[in-house]
Amino acid sequence: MDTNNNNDAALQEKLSFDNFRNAVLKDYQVACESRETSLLGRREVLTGKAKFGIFGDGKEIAQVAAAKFFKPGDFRSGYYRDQTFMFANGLANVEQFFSQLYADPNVEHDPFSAGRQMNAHFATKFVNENGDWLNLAHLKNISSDIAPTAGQMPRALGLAYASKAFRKIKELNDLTNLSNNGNEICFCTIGDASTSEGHFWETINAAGVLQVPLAVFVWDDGYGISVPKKYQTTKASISDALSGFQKKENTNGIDIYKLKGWDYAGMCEILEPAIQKIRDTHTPAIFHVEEITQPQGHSTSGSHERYKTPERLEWEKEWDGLKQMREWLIANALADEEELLKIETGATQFVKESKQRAWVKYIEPVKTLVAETVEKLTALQSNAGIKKLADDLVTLREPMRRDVMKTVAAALDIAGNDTAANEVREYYAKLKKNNAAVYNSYLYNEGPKSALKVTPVNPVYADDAATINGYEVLNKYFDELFTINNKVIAFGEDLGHIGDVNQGFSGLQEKFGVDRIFDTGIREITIMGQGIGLALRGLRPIAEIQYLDYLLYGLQPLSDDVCTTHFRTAGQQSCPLIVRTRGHRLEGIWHSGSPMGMIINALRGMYVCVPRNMVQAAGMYNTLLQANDPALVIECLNGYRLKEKLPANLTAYTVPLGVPEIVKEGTDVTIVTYGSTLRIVLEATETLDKMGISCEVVDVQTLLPFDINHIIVECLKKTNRIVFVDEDVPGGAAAYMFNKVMEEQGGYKYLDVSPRTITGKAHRPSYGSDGDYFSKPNTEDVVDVIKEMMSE
Ligand SMILES: Cc1ncc(C[n+]2csc(CCOP(=O)(O)OP(=O)(O)O)c2C)c(N)n1
Repeated sequence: MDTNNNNDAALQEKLSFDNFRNAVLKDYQVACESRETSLLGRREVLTGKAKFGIFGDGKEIAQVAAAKFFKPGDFRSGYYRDQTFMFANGLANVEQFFSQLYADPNVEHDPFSAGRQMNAHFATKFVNENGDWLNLAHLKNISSDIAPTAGQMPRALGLAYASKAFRKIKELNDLTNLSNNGNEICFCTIGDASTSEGHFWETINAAGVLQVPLAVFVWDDGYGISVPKKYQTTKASISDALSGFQKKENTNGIDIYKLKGWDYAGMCEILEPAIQKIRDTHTPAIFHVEEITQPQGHSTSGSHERYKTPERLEWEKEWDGLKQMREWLIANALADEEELLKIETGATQFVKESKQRAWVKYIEPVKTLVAETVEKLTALQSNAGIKKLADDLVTLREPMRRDVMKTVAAALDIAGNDTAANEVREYYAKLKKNNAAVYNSYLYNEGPKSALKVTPVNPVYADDAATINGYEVLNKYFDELFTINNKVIAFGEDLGHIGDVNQGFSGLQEKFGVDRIFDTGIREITIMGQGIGLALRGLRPIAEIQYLDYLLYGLQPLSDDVCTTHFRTAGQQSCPLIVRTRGHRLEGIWHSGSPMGMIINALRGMYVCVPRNMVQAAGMYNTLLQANDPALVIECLNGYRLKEKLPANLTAYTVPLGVPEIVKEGTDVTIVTYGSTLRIVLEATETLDKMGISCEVVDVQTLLPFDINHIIVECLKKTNRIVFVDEDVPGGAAAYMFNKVMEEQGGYKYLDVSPRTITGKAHRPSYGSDGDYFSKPNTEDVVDVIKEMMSE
C-alpha cells in the first residue's frame, strides 16, 4: 500500500514537472518564433514587399510570462510591441501577422484590421455581423490597438472600470455573457517613453482613485525612438516617479512592482500572486519591466546605431531575453543544447513557411485581378497604347490594386468615346465599387444596429401635457430611461451628487445608486476612456463633458479611438458611447464656444447631434440607444430654462438622425441653422414677416449625418435664396452646411441671389451680454443679411 502511494506521489511529481517543463519550453518556442517574425518582418520591409514594420523583438520573454496570466474574459489595451503576447495566447499567428504587414485587405487573412492598420495593431472580434455582443466573458479580448502613444491608456481604464460596474451593479448580474462578476482584468501595455504623456498620468491617478482591475505593464527599453529616458521621466524611472501612488493599508492607490525583462522565472513568480490580487481586490497595479532590449531598433524607419552607444549595444546583446532564458533553461537542466537547437531551427522554418503562405494569400488575388483586367482590355488591344498598358501591368512582379486602377483609367482615356470600350467602362465602375467596399466601409455601423435604421417614432402629447422647464424634461426622461434600461450608466463632473450643473440628473443618484450615476474627477480624457471601455464591453455609457468648450480636452480619445473603432476593425468592434455636453451660448471665452467645424471634422465616425431643445435631445438619446454607433449630443446651454411640453412616450419616441425639420414654412428665403441660433433666427423672422419677407426655417438637427434625404435643396427650389447661420467661426460648420447643399445636393442650380453664411466672429466671444451680441450672430445681423438678399 505504502509503496503504491509512494509510486503515485513520484508519478504525480514527474507529471507536474513534465507539465512545467513543457510549458516553459513552449514559451521559449513562442519567443523564438516571435523573434524570427521580427527579423523576417524587417527584411520584408527592407526588400519592399511591405511599407513599414514595427516589431516586438526584445520584449519576448516578458510577454510569454505576462501571457500566462491572461484569462478568458480579460481584456488587453496595448500597443504595437505585443506580438509575443498575442502569439502566446493563441490570439494571433505568424501568418496573420505577415498578412497585416502586407496590408492584406481580406479579414480572413488579417483578422485584426483587414489591412486597415499598420502591422502589430491587434484586435479580436467583439460583435457579430448583426451588431450583437459575443460571449466576451468566455473569450480573451483584445481592444483594437492605436498608434498615438498612450492613446490606449484611457480605454484601458474604461475596460477595467467595466469590471467594477459589473461587480457592483446588481441589475447587471444576469449579463453572464459580458462578465463573470467583474473578475476580468484589463492588461494594459505601454512603452517607457510614452509614460511621459498626460494620458498616462491621468489614467494612473483615476485608477488609483477608482480601484479598478487594471494591470499596466511598462516595457522599459530605455528609449522613445531615440530619446533616452533621462529626458522622459523624472528620476529616469517610472516606478520611482510613481511611488507616491503606492497603495498602503487603509488608502487607495496602486501597487507597484519592478521586474527584469530577461528574468523569466523571476517575472512569473511576481506576476502570479500579483495578478490574482488585482482580480480579487480590484487594486490596480503597475509592472515596471526594466532591462528590456530592442535588438532591431524602434522600427524599419531608422537604425538604433545612430543613437545608442557601443556600450549600450553590447549590453543589449548580453542581456537579450532569449539568450538569458536559454542559459537559464540549460543551467536548470530543463533542456539540453540539442533540444534547444531543435526548437530554434524549427522556429526559423515555421516562420519562413508562415510568411510565405501569407504572401501567397495576399498576392494571388491581386494577380488574378491583373489577369482579369488584361483579359478585359484585349478588346481594345488593337490600340498600341492600350496594349502597352496591358503589357506593362502584366510585367509587374508585385502588382497592387492601384496599378490595376491606373491602367484601366489610362486605357479608358486613350479609348475616348469608342463604344468598344463600354464593357471596360463598366468594369472600371465595378472595380471602384468593389474597392470602396474594401477600403471605405464600416465608418459607421452598416447592419441592423445602424443608428440610421432606427424606426422614427413621433412624440405623443396628452391633452393636458405639462409645460415645464427644459431641464425638467431631461430629468424626467433620465428617470424613465434608468428605470427601463439597466445597461445605461451616466457619469461626469458634478453629475452624481448634484445631478449635473443643470439638474438633468437631479435626485437620480439617490434613486439609482452611485454605481450607475456618479461624479468623476476633472479629467476629460479619461472620462471619455471610461465611456469607451464600458461601451466596448456591451454597456451603454452616457459620459458627460461639462461644457462644450472642454470637449477639446477629451477630443483625442474620441477622434483617434472612438471614431475609428468600427472602421479599423472592419466592423468587428463597436463603441456605442454617448457623449453628452452642453454649449453654444452662455458667457465668456470658455463658456460660450461653438467650435462645430472643428468637432465635425475631428469626429467623422461619430454622429453629432445638435438638438434645438430638450425634447429633441431626448428623442436623439432614444435613437442612439437603439443602435451601436457612437455620438455626441450637444444640448443648448441657454435652453434648460425654456418651457417645453412634456411628451407622454418619453423613452419611446425617436428623432431620426440626418433628417432636418422645417420649423417654419416660407416662400422667399431658406434659413438653415441648428441649436441655439435657431431661436435668434426665429426671432429675426418675426421682424422679417412684418416687412412682408417670408422665411422658411430649417433646423438641421444633426450635423453628422447631414440631411441624408436632401430636404434642404427642396426648400431652396421653392425660395431660390438660402442662408446658413450658426455661431461657429467663419468657415466652420456653416461652410460645411453650405458645401453640402451647394455641392452634394446641387443647390447652386436653384439660386437667384448669391448664397450666404452668417457666423460668429473669428475671435472667441467677448464677455457679457454685449460681448455676446457683438461676437455671435444676432437678430439684427440676420434681418440685415436677408433684407440685402431680397434687394439683390
Ligand atoms: C502622440 C504621438 N506622438 C508621437 C508618436 C510617434 N512615436 C511613435 S512610437 C514613439 C516612441 C515610443 O517609445 P516608447 O513609449 O518607449 O515605446 P517603444 O516604441 O520604445 O516600445 C513615438 C515618439 C506617436 N505615435 N504618437
